Amino acid sequence: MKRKERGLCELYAEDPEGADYRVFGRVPEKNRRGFLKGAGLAAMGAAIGTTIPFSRNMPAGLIPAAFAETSEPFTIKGKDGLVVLNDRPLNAETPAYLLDDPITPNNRHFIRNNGMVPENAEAMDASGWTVTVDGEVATPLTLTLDDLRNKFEVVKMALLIECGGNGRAGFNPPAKGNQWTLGAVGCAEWTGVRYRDILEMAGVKPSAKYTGHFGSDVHLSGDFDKVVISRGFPIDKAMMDNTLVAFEMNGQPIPSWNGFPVRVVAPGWPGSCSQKWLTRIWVRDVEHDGTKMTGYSYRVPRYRAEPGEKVAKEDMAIIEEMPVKSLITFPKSGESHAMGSPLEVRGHAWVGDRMIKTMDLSIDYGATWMKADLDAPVNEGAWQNWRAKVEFPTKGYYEVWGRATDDAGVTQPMVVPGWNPRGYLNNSAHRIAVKVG
Ligand SMILES: Nc1nc2c(c(=O)[nH]1)N[C@H]1C(S)=C(S)[C@@H](COP(=O)(O)O)O[C@H]1N2
Ligand SMILES: [Mo]
Repeated sequence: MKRKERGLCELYAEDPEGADYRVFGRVPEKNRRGFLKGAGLAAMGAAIGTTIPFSRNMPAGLIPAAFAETSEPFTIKGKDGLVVLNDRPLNAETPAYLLDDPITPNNRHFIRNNGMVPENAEAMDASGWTVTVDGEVATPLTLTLDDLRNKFEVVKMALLIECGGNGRAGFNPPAKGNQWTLGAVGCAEWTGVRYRDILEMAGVKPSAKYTGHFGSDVHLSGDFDKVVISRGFPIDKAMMDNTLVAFEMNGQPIPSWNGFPVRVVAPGWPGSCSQKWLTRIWVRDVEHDGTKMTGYSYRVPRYRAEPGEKVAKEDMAIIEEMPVKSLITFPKSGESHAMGSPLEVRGHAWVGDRMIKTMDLSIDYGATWMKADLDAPVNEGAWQNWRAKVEFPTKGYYEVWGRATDDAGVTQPMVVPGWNPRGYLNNSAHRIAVKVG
């Protein structure tokens, strides 16, 4: 098995400057490189437990001796229990059993970065931050955070974000990219304004067709002129009630990793539609063609491809709604359960812009299924929580399988669905192991 957690020493040995960034949040700065300062220094000081008087002499990439002796896996500031899949850029998923809360807390929400966190976000400094709205609008806008708070109706909604590549690890032949298993998904409560209200204030023109988003994250090359990612969605998605420009996550400023101070939240669509560190909305009269909108990014073949098949670019279509899916978040896979008492099994289910109709469980490898108790979503765009009391007839090793069915009658497959070149949209049913003794 591939090792996913890495010790501090290993990290520093491989990529010292990157390690500074990952552990202490130091990002490359224009004109000044090689020394720790600002938020990165503050974080390092906090971790050591005191200030560092000669910090100006401390070379970047020097593992502080205070930590050099530990073999603890490095932890991500503000996150708890996440599994790191890649550390440059930082990508980390949440094990299924840590997604048990009905609303995902900030310390458990996954992180998917294509580049590096911008320095002002790292410092949680929103002063001077603006979001520009231009393109196919009557009145281009430049909105400050105060404008967002004061000039629009502020709404609060639980909204699901799932990475388009969640489940990629299941594809064979393997697809390049983060090998997400199950946990590139979360449903936090977001506070912000409706995307639609912003478009209406700007006076969106009839020619408007698509949105294009820009954020201020830094390209891995360190080149500030390179766009890390710039995606968007059709105007109809922008006009939905639950598409937000958000500035709080679970009642707190959005964590730096998750897009401080302002981001798009477009629930039910690939997470890449939810631009973090948002600085600009460009309303387009054509399908947006920004970085990672074209080619093979966030696209799947229009037809069923054979595993490993080379698919022509023109046969690739943009992913819109995410497919029907569910997770078993309790118990943790592999736990033991005492014979005799029923076991409460629970989790969440979701699908694109629609609803889940039923959630079924099997303990006999799919021969028979029982219905779980399924809640309505707390609002459209949230996942639906479910639970069931499961009884086991004898001692032994069981698997609990869970599969959701949406309101169009579409059910999760038990096997890995349609292979595609970049490994998107694996919505196969989740299974856990339970030892009954
Ligand atoms: N600016 C910017 N926005 C971004 C990304 C990014 O790399 N840069 N990653 C996207 C992708 S691919 C996903 S899945 C979600 C992840 O959101 P999270 O990190 O808050 O979980 O953010 C999206 N927004
Ligand atoms: Mo993603």
